[in-house]
Amino acid sequence: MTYITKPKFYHPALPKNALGYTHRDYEGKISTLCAGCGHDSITASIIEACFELAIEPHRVAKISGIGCSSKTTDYFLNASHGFNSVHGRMPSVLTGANLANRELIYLGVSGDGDTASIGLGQFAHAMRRGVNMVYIVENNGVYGLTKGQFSATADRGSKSKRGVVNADSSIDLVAMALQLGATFVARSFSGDKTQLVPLIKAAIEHEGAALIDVISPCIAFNNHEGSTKSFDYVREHNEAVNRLDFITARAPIKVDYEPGSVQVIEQHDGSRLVLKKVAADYDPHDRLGAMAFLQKHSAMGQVVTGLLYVDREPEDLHRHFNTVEAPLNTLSEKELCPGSAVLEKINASLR
Ligand SMILES: Cc1ncc(C[n+]2csc(CCOP(=O)(O)OP(=O)(O)O)c2C)c(N)n1
Ligand code: SF4
Ligand SMILES: [Mg+2]
Repeated sequence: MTYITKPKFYHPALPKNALGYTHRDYEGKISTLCAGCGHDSITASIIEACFELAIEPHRVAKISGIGCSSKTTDYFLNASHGFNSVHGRMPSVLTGANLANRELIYLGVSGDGDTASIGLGQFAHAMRRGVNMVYIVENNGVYGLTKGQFSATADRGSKSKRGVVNADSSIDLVAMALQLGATFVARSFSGDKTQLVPLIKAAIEHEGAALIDVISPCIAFNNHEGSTKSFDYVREHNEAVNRLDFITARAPIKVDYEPGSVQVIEQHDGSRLVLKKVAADYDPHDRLGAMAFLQKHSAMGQVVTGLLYVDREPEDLHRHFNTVEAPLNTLSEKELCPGSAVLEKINASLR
C-alpha cells in the first residue's frame, strides 16, 4: 500500500453535495499506479458516484484482494472501512463482514486475475448466494502487478506484448454472473465515465449481488496491437445496449427523453433507473436473452457494455438466512448468548 497522502487543501468554491461534502472528502491517498492506468479512471468514477449519491463515507466498507486493481481501495474513500485481503479472497471476507453488519454499503474491488483465476470459486459463491454488494472487476486481461502474464479473461487468439498468442478460452465474468443468479449485471469501460458513474450508483442502491465488469486497459502490459483489452480495441468494438441515468428515491422524477426509447425501472427502495435504449430490442429483465445476446456479440468480436440484466425484486443472503437486522456488535451479551436453557431446547429439537 502507498504511504503518500494528499495535502488537505480545499478550495472554498468546490461544489458540495447534499451532505455539504466536496469530492475531496471522497478521495484517498495519491495513486502509485502507472500514469494512464485504466484503474485510476475507475477510482475517479467511484469517487464521483459516492459524491453524487451523498454517501456518508463511514457507511462504506471497501474490500479487495491482491493486484494493482486491489490496491485502488487505498485511493478513494479515506474515511471508510477498508480491508485489503488475500489474493482471490475478497468475496469471502466481504460476505463475513456483511453477515456481521448489513447496515454498511459493501464495495468489493478486484482484478481479473484476482477474480477469474485464483478467486473464481469465491466469486461464484458470492454471486449465487446473493451477497448484497457491488462487485467491481477491473478487467485488463493480465496480471498487471506481476508483470503482464495472461489472465483467465484474456481472449483466445489475443497477443501478449511480446507477441505470444493466447491459446486458452477466456472466462466471461458477465456470462458467469448471469448464469449464477446475480441480480444486477453490467459491463463498462474505464474510459467511459458517462456510462460507468450511473452504473456504480445504481449498483450501490441495488439490494443484491451486483457485478460490474469494467474493461480497464493496462498501459504497461496490455495496450498494444493484438490485445483485445487495449484502449483502441475497446473503443472500436464497444457495443452499448443502453445508457443509464440513476435517480434516487429522494429526487423528483423528471424524464424528458423520447418515449419508446426510454425505460424506467423502479427499484425496491423507490430509486429509479432510467434506461435509454441503444439496441432497440434489448430487454434488461431477460436473463436468458442477455446470455444469448452476449454470446452472439462476443463471437463477432464485440464488447457488449451497459446494464445487461437487472432483477427488480432482488433477494439477498440475509433474507435467505432470516438473520437479525441489527449489526451483531450492537447486540447485548444476553441477546448473543441466550443461555444454557435455550441451547438445551435447541439441542433437544435436533435429537
Ligand atoms: C496466493 C498468491 N498467489 C499469487 C500471488 C501473486 N500475485 C499477486 S497479484 C497477482 C495477479 C493480479 O492480477 P489481477 O487481479 O488481474 O490484478 P491487476 O494487477 O491486473 O490489476 C498475482 C498472481 C499472490 N500475491 N498471492
Ligand atoms: S502494471 Fe498495468 S494494471 Fe498495474 S498500474 Fe501499471 S498499467 Fe495499471
Ligand atoms: Mg488484471
